[in-house]
Amino acid sequence: MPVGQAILDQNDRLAERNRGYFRARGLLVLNVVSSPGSGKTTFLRDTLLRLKGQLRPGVIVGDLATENDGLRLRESGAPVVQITTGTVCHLEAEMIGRAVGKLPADQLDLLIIENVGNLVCPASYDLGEDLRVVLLSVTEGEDKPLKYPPMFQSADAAVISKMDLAGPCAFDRRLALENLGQAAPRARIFEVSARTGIGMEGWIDYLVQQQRAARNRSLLG
Ligand SMILES: Nc1nc2c(ncn2[C@@H]2O[C@H](COP(=O)(O)OP(=O)(O)OP(=O)(O)O)[C@@H](O)[C@H]2O)c(=O)[nH]1
Ligand SMILES: [Mg+2]
Repeated sequence: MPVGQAILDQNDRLAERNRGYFRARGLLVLNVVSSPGSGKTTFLRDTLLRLKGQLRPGVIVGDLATENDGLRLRESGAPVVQITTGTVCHLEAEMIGRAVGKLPADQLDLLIIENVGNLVCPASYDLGEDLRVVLLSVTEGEDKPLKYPPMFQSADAAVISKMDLAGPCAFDRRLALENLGQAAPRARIFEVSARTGIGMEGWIDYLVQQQRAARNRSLLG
């Protein structure tokens, strides 16, 4: 077996182990992916602030270097574990298994994983998540879903971010939605701005509903 395939198989086994751990606790787990700078941390920080009093979230965030995003997310009051991968361009199931041990998992009902900013490698690594959430910012071009198919094909939700910049960027909304419909056929689409708050309510309602479903699945065993 090629070395690359063996690594992915091993990752899949560890992802299943993570999934069992998460399911047993009724945790809803998100794997949030996008190209660098699409607005993941800004969107997630706002999400955490809006979830106060509704859900109990914890966060794992991955970057090659710096604790910057971990510090920004911690401002919400949620427990956050920062992983620095060095040269690795994605998070792996084994890294998540170790990081989750540093969170008070039994006191959480939502785990948000912010993956390393990269529209290619994270697509191949299952982390044991329930939902894969891909961001596409209005500043990066409407054709990205067509150019990076694996990341979009596997998405359960697609978030068009930085909508406040749609006008100045001459963002072609119709084309972006058409491309997302083609590349991410399963994905529920949200159009948001973490800067102005547009679209955030619908996203929060979706998370609360999904968490309820995860909890019910766990109670049914
Ligand atoms: N105008 C506007 N700017 C935004 C919005 N969201 C994020 N930004 C800006 O976009 C830049 C990148 O945002 P981040 O949240 O760091 O993006 P990221 O995807 O987490 O970046 P990496 O973790 O490095 O991949 C920052 O300068 C943010 O202030 C938004 O909704 N509107
Ligand atoms: Mg970030």
